[in-house]
Amino acid sequence: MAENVERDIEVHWREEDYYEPPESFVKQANLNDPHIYEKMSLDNFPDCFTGYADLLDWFKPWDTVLDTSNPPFWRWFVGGRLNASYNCVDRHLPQHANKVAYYFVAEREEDPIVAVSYQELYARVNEFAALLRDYAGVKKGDRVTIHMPMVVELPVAMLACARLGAIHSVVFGGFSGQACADRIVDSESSVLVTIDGYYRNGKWLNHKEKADIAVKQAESQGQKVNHVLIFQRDPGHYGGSDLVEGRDVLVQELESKYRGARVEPESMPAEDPLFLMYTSGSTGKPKGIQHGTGGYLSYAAATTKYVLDVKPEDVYWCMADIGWITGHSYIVYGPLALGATSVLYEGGPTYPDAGRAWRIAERLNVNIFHTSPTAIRSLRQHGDDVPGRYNYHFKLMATVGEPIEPDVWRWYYNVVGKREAAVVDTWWQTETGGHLCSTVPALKAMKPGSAGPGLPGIHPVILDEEGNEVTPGSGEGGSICIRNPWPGIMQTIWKDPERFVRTYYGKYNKNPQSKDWRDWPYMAGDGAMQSQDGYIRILGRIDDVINVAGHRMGTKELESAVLQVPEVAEAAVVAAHDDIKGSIPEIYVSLHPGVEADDALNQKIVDAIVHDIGPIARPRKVWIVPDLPKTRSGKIMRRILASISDNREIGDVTTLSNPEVVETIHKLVRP
Ligand code: 6R9
Repeated sequence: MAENVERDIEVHWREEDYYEPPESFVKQANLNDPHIYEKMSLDNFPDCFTGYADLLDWFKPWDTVLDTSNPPFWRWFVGGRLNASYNCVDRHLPQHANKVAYYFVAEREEDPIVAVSYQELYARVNEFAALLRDYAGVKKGDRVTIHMPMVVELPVAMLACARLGAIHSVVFGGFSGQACADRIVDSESSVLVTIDGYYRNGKWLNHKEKADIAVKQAESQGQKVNHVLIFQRDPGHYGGSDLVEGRDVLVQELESKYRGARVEPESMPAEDPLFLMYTSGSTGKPKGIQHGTGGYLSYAAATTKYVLDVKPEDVYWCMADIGWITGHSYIVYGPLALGATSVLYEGGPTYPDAGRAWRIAERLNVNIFHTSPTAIRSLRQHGDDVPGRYNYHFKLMATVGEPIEPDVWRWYYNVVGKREAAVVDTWWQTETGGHLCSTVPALKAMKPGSAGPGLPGIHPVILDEEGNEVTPGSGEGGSICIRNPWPGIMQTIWKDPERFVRTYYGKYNKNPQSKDWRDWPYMAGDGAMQSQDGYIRILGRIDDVINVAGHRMGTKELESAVLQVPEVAEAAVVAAHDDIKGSIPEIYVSLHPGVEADDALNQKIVDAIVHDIGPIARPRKVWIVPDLPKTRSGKIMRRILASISDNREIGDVTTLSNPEVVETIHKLVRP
């Protein structure tokens, strides 16, 4: 088992206390049927999920709930037809045209908050869909790459693609031009949607220059980008790099042409792809996780309703970025499918000070709040008295993205939530479309540090190396798998179905010929422990993926960036402990013979990472060492390096081919 899991198992497994959800919450909750777990047991699988699809409007009802004839390519709601943009926008108009879909809160506090109604969203989505179709030539099935920060134009662009039946691939705004290029190439997008720039931590960032790099790099890899469509952050003002004639166009300049345009939503088969979202795996190449329309949207809507307890009268704020799966499911598709009112915030959580989030919550009467352990840890650093100064009241708070330490959980509950809110710790992944393990807030007590049991209809199991079930309550860890398919599960990896089967189903499927879904447990790639009560505690990744501030990155992606520096011979990336971000990369490199280490080289290595991936991957430290510790078969022992970075016991090194180097590295890092 991977090093981080072993490390956590060593730490004594301590049962935490339970916290009951507030009675006021339970009374009003969307899901308070105590029989829901039986109703969604495996005996009722897969029909138990039809209630999720019933949350949507279908142009044509499905004939088959789940087609399992070609494992593990599960097909949900087959025969049904729908459109995601219609479900997120049009269908709300008869009753709720003037309801606020998004409150856009700019980072600059003096800027007015912009309320975008469902009617206004409808107009903008239609106009941009018309522009995509008639100006950029986007058709059903085409891929469109969208590289944008947190502005309303981002969901507008996504929904415009969905309206046409085009497949969007949103690239996190903080990613570099190079990272954007890789995604353009893999998805074969000939249209890039971007913005001139945006505000972050008080600074104007020129974002359009990343598009220039992305297009150039993509073209050098054989993918031509015909159109770069550029929104403007501040209407009437352009703050980006020079426009390239014939390729770049300002959306605003075309607007008058498309004003009032209407585009019929395409009637899409339930199983047609809705989007791609690239995520890190254990190789250097990010994988394009493909999600379908009917299953994904049903699952995003249902979990928003039942886990986040979003109701028509609530004001809901998820502080994640739409460029990650959390934003796709829980800022865009889930809340909009339910006709909810959400906050969309441009800036950083503590800008200009640690009271900012609570001022927004007070001002807009936010009553559901959703964030990550990293944000909570950084807010906690600013002291216990800040949230109390503001008059807001949350009924529910969610956390996602990384394990939350029980201490941090309690701070979230006591200080941020003022002991008034139910807390859900939601464990899931880009691949899973929506939540898998969490408490149903009105039905299960909360337990700090544990995500909770599988949600209704989700049946997790923890397996050991041989595929045997680890007994709940045994204190043993293992690899968390889900026994059954569910509607939000990814369809495949874009253009790489073999990698899909191998990565998620290869290890625990004993019979590749089997047509029985029971033989195909989904392997998440996380280590976990289950206690007697069925609650699951996630320990961290068991593959070569590291989680920095809730952002997934592959150690191999970072290493291959470093290896581009000509002086570097070998590189190993480890996830070192960090009090705020959970973990942070440290890089160990050895150099080619004759090369001298100096500060400039150090900087070159850091720059290579920021260039290839973005500032989120910036390492805390680059250690230039004479050699990397290796096994006799030549494998780099990252575990040993991680122990040195974290100042932990190194353990046995006698099986290494070069044990002496461990001592040298240790002296260098911890003199
Ligand atoms: C939604 C999202 C997925 C990985 C996942 C796990 C970690 C997510 C967690 C959590 C502990 C939680 N993770 N939620 N670990 N507790 N509540 O984050 O998707 O970016 O694909 O990352 O994040 O390691 O495997 P994604």
